[in-house]
Amino acid sequence: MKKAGSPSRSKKKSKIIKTRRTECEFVGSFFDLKALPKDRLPHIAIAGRSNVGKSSLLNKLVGSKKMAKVSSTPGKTRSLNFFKMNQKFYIVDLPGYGYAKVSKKIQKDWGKLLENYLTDSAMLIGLVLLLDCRRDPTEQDRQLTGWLAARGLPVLIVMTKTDKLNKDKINKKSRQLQAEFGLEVMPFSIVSGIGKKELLNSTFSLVSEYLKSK
Ligand SMILES: Nc1nc2c(ncn2[C@@H]2O[C@H](COP(=O)(O)OP(=O)(O)OP(=O)(O)O)[C@@H](O)[C@H]2O)c(=O)[nH]1
Ligand SMILES: [Mg+2]
Repeated sequence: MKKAGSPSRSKKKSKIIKTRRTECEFVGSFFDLKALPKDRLPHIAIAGRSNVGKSSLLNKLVGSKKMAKVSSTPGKTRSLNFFKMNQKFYIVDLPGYGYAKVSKKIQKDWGKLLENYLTDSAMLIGLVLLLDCRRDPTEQDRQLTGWLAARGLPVLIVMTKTDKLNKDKINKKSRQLQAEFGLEVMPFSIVSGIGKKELLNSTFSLVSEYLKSK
């Protein structure tokens, strides 16, 4: 059993993945908001239903298949996982919601952790909400965007697994989501690589704007 709040991989030698545009270091898995990094670097969170592709997207962004844990078993990410990017900001891989086979008690605990983080964290500057291109958004997806809107923080919708549908269906889904949420929608796929460059650009811009505004 892991001690609440302590980074779970802290004793292992830290792994840093460097590509031309990104340097990424896993910092820790957190179960308690009081234990989050205190260095005042801004956070961009990645959220979405269990199995939507959050950890895979992060791996694609940083050019490593092993940075964040990916599994065919939903419910893999149970904590707030912090990845330091270019020594400038954190990408936070959040626990997925809506996986029916996880007990009600655990779902409630994850939900509370997510809500507390998204509504309270002082260093959060934006959210990337992942939606599977083959599914309809759920009440929980809408609730998350509401929490960010209440704080005046930006949300970018990323439509995942777009390699699974043809172009017409992707365009139709994109228009549908744009109309429903009134937010920018970006197609993404770890298979075709679509969206990687655009998403990196969006996250870097958000961080630059934040740093300029300080
Ligand atoms: N075809 C395809 N499969 C994908 C894509 N992105 C993710 N997957 C697959 O979807 C499954 C779930 O991916 P994860 O990245 O673990 O999803 P997650 O959202 O982090 O899941 P939790 O940690 O359970 O919340 C894995 O089998 C991935 O290989 C994609 O763009 N295309
Ligand atoms: Mg995950």
